[in-house]
Parts: sequence; structure tokens; C-alpha cells
Amino acid sequence: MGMVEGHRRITPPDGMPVWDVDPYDPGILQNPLSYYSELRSKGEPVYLPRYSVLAVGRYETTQKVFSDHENFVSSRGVGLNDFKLEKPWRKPSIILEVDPPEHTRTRKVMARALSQKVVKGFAELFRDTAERIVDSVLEKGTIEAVSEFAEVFPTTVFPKAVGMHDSNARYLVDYGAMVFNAVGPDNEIRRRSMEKETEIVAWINGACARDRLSEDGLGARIYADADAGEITHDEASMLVRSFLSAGVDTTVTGIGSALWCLSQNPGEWERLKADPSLLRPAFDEVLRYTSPVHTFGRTAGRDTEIAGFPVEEGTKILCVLGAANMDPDKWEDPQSFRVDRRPRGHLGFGAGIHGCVGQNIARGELEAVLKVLIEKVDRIEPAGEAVWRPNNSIHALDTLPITFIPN
Ligand code: OVM
Repeated sequence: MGMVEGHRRITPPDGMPVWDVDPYDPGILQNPLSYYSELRSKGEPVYLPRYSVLAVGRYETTQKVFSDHENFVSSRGVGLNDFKLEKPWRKPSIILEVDPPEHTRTRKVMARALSQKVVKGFAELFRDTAERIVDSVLEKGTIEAVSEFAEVFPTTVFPKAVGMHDSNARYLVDYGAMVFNAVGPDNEIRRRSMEKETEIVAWINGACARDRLSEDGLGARIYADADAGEITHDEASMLVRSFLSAGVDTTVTGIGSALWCLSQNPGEWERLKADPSLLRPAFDEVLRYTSPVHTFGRTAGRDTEIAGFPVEEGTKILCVLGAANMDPDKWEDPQSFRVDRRPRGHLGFGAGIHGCVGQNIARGELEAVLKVLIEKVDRIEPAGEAVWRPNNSIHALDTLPITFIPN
């Protein structure tokens, strides 16, 4: 059996479009727009011989495949490795890399811990932290907004929300990069982020233990559900690991990308300042426009079809969420950033039963940051070239020079 990147090599059916592209080329990962449009224009699905996978990028099909958990499973991994055939780099997540019925129980526990009601309890923490950071950047004037703003907010509030006794901002950010790079191929980008794997994984796993957590955070809520018998205590520590895997890099990216969107579109910044009811829609538009998670995969759990083409069991399908979020058949003038677009159905949080379970807290963080910005800042101006950082599944900035001008 021929293997490619940890999954079975497939033979595409006659007539399926074939494209000799490497979607994990650093240049494409940094500036993916022309790759997105070419992918959509080839037809669907497209066979990529480089990795022997299918790819979808038109909105309708991407949405459909990504949310069809019966045909396209998550339990075999959401990256290129087929967990049924090769051992994954870490123990599979018991919420992300699992299907119903197992998924249903852990999802329920996580959804309850991350409910709107719980997130409301963090409002003051989010607000105070946002004020402190914005005051400090206004004093500096010009900053590198990834390291001095975007990374600072989540690495300050998130460990407190989870209730971590000891936090390490560098480890949290670097672990996120590992987790998201690991869903891609074994390329240079993935290998580099794994260089400190042993050290970082040891720290992360240690931080998930009950005795490393306070009694009033998100972690304690999960362990309380273990006490109540809904999950085991080992499962509780795995769900805390999911917080640390998915909660930091994603929100760092969201903040950085929001600052980028608003600095590049001063008219939209003015509209947001004039109408705070646009805070939430503006964040959704940031997600649609920048797609922080640009690609996640699924595996055909049985023989099935996509857009009329047969798809055999074991086939990996790349769901290019970034391409779907820019599909002109779905979105009017998709390449314009509009704070009042209200992009219903965008795939920035995914879709279906695996749709982002942390989106309440992500929204709470972003809305707090944007609210303080519109209260204190007059203008947000580019102060140099923004550079994107290649990652196999996250589309994030590496450097973002920005000048903040106070009211
Ligand atoms: C996890 C997890 C959940 C969502 C995203 C993610 C790949 C990880 O449960 O570990 O990043």
C-alpha cells in the first residue's frame, strides 16, 4: 500500500481536475489569495498529486464537506496523517479528533464550560487587560503589533481564565504553532516548529493537571464534571489540553488580523468608531476576510462522493476555508473588507458539530479589545510592511508595524 504523508495514496477518478500545486509552499501560505481563486476555478474536488489528497475551496462544497461528519470523519485526524494507519504525534484530542458518539459527551462538557454565561464572568478581566495594553501602546505610539499587542492580550487573559497557577506566554504561543503546523505535511515549517517539542509538550501536559489549576477557572469546571462522573479525570486533563491547544494562537491571530484589517481600511475604522453595534459584525468580517484557520482536513470514513465524483474510503480532503470565505459566488465583492457586511455562514469558526466551541470566549476577547480601541484611539496607521508567517493551517501575521494615535 503506497503511503503519502501518513495516509494511503489514492488514484483520482477519470475527469477529476488535477492540479500540481503545493498548498503548503511558504509563499502560498503567506499570500494565499491567488491560490484560493485558482483552486475555486479548477472545479471540484481537485486532486493534488503532490500529497495525493483532494481539495475543495468553493463555498458551497467546502461548507458541505466540512460539516458532513457522517461521511467525512475527524477521528482519523484533521490533517494529512491518517490516525488509522499511522500513530499521531500526540495523543488525539478527545473533542477535535473524534466522531460521534464519543464526541457528543466531551463537546457537551466543553460547551458548558465555555458558555456565554461563563464568558460574561470574564468581562472585567478582558476590559482591564485591554485598557492596560491600549494605554501602553498609545504611550509608545509605534509598535510591532504582533509581539507587543496581539500576543500579549490572550497570553495574559487566557491562563487566568483557565485558572493556571503558572503561565508561560512563549510556550503557549509555540505550542499553538506546533499543533496547527502538525495538521500539515512533514515540511520545513512543521519540523522547525517541532524543534522544542519535548520541552514544550512536557510543560503543557504538566499544566493540565488538576493541582496546577485554581478552583475557580475553566479548568476547574472541567474537573468538576469529572467529579460528577460525566467524564473521567484523565479525560478532564485532555480537555484542558484542548483549551491550551486551541485557545491562544487562534485569538492572537484574530487580534493581529483585526488590527491589520482596520489599519488597512481607515474608512471602515471610522465607521466602527461611529457605531459600536458593529463590533461583533466587524469581528466576523475579520474572520471571513482573513480566515485565521485557512485549511483543515477530513477523511472519507466510507466510500462516498463529492460533487458527483466517487471518493473512496481513506481519502483525505483538504477543506480550504480561506478559499470558501473569499468565494465570489457566495460573497459580494469578497475582497473588500466591510465592517457592516454581517457575513452569515462564514467558515472562520468552521461549521457543523465541530464548529469552534470556544467562539463565545473568542468573541468576548475580540469585542473587549475593539471596544477599548474605539474609545481611546483616533487613528490606526500602518507604519511599515506587514509580513505573514507561514503555518500549515493558520494564516497569521508575523510582523505588523502600526502607529496608534490617541483621541
Ligand atoms: C484540540 C484542538 C481543538 C481545536 C483546534 C485545535 C488544531 C486543537 O482539541 O486539541 O487545533
